[in-house]
Amino acid sequence: MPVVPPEKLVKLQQQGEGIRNICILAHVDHGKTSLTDALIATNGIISPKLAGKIRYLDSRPDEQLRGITMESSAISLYFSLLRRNAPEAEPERKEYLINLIDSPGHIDFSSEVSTASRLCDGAVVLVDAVEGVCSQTVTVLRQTWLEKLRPLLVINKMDRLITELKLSPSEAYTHLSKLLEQVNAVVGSFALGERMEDDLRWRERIDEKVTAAVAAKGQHAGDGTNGVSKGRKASLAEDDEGLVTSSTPAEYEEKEDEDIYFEPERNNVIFSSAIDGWAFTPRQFAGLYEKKLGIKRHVLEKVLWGDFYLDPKTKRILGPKHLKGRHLKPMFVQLVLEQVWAVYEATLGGPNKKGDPVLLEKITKGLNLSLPAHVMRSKDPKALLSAVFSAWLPLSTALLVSVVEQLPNPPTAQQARLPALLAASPGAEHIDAGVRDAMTHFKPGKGQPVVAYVSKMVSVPESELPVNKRRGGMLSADEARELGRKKRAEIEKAQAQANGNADVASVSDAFSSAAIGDADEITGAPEPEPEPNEDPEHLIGFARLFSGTLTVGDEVYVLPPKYTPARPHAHPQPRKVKITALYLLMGRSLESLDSVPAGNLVGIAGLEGAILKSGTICSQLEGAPNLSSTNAISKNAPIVRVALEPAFPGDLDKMIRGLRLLEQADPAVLYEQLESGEHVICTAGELHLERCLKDLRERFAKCDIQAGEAIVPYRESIVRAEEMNAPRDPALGRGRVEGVTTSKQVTIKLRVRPLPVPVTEFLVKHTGAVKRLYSERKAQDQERASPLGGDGTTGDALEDTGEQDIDAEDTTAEGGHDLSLAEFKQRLADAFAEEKTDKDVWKDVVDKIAAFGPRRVGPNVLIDLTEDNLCEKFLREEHEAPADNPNHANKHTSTFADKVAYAFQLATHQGPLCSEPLQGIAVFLESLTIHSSPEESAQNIGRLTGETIRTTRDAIRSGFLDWSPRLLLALYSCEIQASAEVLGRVYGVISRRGGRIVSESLPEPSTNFTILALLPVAESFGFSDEIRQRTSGFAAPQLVFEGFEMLDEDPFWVPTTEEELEDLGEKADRENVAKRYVDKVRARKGLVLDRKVVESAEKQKTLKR
Ligand SMILES: Nc1nc2c(ncn2[C@@H]2O[C@H](COP(=O)(O)OP(=O)(O)OP(=O)(O)O)[C@@H](O)[C@H]2O)c(=O)[nH]1
Ligand SMILES: [Mg+2]
Repeated sequence: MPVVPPEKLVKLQQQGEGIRNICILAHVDHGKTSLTDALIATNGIISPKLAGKIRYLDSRPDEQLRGITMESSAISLYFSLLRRNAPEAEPERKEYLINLIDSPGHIDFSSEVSTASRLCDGAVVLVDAVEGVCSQTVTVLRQTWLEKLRPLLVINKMDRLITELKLSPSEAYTHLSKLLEQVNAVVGSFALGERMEDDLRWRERIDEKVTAAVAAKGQHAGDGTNGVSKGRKASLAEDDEGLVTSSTPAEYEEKEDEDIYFEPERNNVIFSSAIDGWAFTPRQFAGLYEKKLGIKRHVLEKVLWGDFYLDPKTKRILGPKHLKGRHLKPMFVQLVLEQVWAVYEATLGGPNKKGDPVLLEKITKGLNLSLPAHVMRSKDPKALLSAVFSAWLPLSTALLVSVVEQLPNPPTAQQARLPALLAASPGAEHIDAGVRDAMTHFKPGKGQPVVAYVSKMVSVPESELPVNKRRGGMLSADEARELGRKKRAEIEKAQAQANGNADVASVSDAFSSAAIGDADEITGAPEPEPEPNEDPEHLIGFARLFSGTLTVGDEVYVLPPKYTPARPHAHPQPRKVKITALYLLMGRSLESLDSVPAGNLVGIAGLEGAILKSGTICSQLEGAPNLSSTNAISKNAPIVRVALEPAFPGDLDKMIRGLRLLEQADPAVLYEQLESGEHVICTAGELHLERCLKDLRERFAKCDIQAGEAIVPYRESIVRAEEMNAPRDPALGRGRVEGVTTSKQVTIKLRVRPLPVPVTEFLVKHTGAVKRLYSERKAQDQERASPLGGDGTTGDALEDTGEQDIDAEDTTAEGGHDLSLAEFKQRLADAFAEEKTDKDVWKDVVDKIAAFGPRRVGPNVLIDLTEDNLCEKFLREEHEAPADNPNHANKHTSTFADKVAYAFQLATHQGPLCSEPLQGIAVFLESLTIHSSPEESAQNIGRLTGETIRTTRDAIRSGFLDWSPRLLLALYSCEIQASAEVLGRVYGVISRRGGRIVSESLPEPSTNFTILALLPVAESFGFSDEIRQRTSGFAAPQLVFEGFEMLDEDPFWVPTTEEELEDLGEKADRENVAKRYVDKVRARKGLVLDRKVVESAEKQKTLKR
């Protein structure tokens, strides 16, 4: 098949109606990349024989070796179709441009799915016919729902039902019906959720109206006598009911939800086997049987799936009621599945699994297929199977026809999708009407406003850019062979290096016939001494154009993710950049473009440095929309943190440069430099980390880098425990500390207590709300503050850095963004009210909260009990803003109260156990006394500030240690699909690593168990690999960060009573797990360890002798 020249694709970019932008989504390993192979083969990019085996879009060697996609990649494909406009008309050739994004299914890379889906108009969701709906299937379905993408369902790996499960066609039909029900149940639950929300909103609106009406009428009634007013109210109550019922039909519209479900009769379900290269929809079979049965095609289409039967005598279609006790097979079994099963029987079945030539001949004759003679003689039954199917039910036809017919083109999709998307974007009411119109009504013309969304930055080596490559799509045979040879060598090298035993022979063969390929980017082993600038990386924005035409040389504004059209000039000011090049994305290779109209996916050069990870591009600044995604599905916040250092200290700069590049090129990576000077990257999981390190070593930093042991986060907390020591100072009570600064000028009295559990839980869950309330308050304060307000003390400078931390953090993962201040306060008060002991302590504290911490948003609170309310109230309404000129003396102490608040941030940021953040602590500030005059302290303000902060921090720490301290472990929730045979081994691994099973289920129609477990992050390294090894690859875990859980053991506990000593011996042989973790973290951080380095020296001496 000849390669489609890029010029043809470029021409098609101009016709919006013929474009389809789709992404392929599924759980890991359900066959996305194999399926796209079949589509790529139709454009002559790979040989059809290899489709489904080569996984062309997995172009990284590590993707090939592991068989896992790690990056989403896009490719543009040409497809043409002969179509009749009317039944009698001459068929007309219609041409289409399919822009396709293959996404990764592994949970570590789920952020790539969110970025891909925002660019597309439709989605192809795959489900493995045997495994059924898995965790990521639900996630991607939710993503299509939230992004309002029109989905198609592909039930892939149908061959497994035949060859592995050995189901009969009837059994397979039952299995498939159940699977479909399962998928539809998931979609239905989203619809239900939305409907309930609508319903609630509608009810609220009605309630509001009723109250308003009551109030209005009540006012009228106020003029009259009481009696009259009562009478009116009574009648209003009736009215009231009447209002609700009578307005129901008018106001509340039931949404049509028919078209959200997957139904084969509606042609949005495709049955396929990517590996054997076939797929079909009932519509195709309807075409096949139309003449044979004499039933109209559109009728057949509707009855091929479902409870419909064919009367063998009359050739009429019967519903289930008309069976009259006869045992007929559903039409889908008889007319569809049995035919497919027969091909398998004819090629792979038969007496000795070598096929059944007689049956095969019958089939090929019956279907009027002509297979080349050499194929018919072939000894390889698989080749025969593929040949029959590629002549009969080629995968690409079923899929591409469905895509073209069922999924919307950009004009239609934008009209349907963009109004809601724009309405949900920040500052929506300030979006320019012209821009809004050009986007929703798809105006690709030259003078129209240009709006594009860049979902991620892709890094491409310089040698890969089209300017440095020979132009033209086709390679000569020699070049292709040479490229193939090179690739083969490289992959083998990489494989030898990885020491894996995956079968890559087929892969390297496959690449040898790849026609468009990419040259040098696959570097097996790094060269011994690579030159730093030998092949620098370029960052290219992966974007979708929504309106206008973008041309090389255009100058456009780059809007950062926090931009809002309400304040277009707010800091940071959007930058204006010049587009230096545009590219058509063809997997790993790029083709230069001069300009590109709306509705297309495009690679944009010139954004390097202007966009960190994602952003919006617009030709105007005022009234530009911010399209940054708010519907990110990736709950998987970066959790695996590792400190890196170069193997040769001289390479440090290279490494830092590389880390910065990596952070830009990967949406899920965070890079930070700790105060200790360590360079730390946070990644979404172990596999992700591995990929990042490989990229760093080979592409971004080009130097050898060593990764330290993963840094696992912990939290520190306190509880009231039975075996606690007596309070340090019985006169003050437990947790109460009186701190005096060294100069004796400031005295602080405070008390530390554990927060009630419901409160801590509420705060952990609603970090998003606290964050938002905090930034709103900050904005208010800034507006109020006079320009001369700042007092420029060290404390303030320090505080600023704390604020940056908050801003820099990704907020998508946190809940509670939409809680209003009043709601938040109410629910927090409810949480406090749940605490039954010490009711007095927690009464009315919500109004006294001065701060949350650490980083001002954490789950610890500072409560101001001072007489003059020295600290500012945190949860205050706007009108409650403090007066600007409190009296002089008070202001003087208030300054110090600020320092106390800052010390609270410090103390909660680094706890006394092992310098990890605290969780669930309340600090009551009881009094703050200054023993010097304002003038005196003004003179020594620097010293006093330092002293106050230090004293307060130490006081909080010793208050903390007066209770029984606890360590909280980070936990993963872990989902594993495993067959009954390997279940025992999976349980073994989980329990040995200190995990526990939460549930085990066997969801129909899958034959695999789904196990849900909790596993400490600290014990999770190597877990996936171990599970895979122990189960010979039959179980693959998906780990998601779940939260922190308390380890109920005091790390300082030592046996003291006689009984305990007797039980455990002096050394407490039972290991204190909490202490082990604490010591490990302390050792890593270089903190003092109270450990005897030499124990029983005498014994060691004898040992030596
Ligand atoms: N039996 C069978 N195996 C298939 C089929 N399609 C894909 N596979 C196999 O399933 C495995 C995963 O295929 P991929 O195409 O890499 O799956 P993927 O969905 O792209 O995986 P990720 O991108 O890593 O999420 C490979 O070993 C394929 O050979 C199919 O139709 N039948
Ligand atoms: Mg894949």
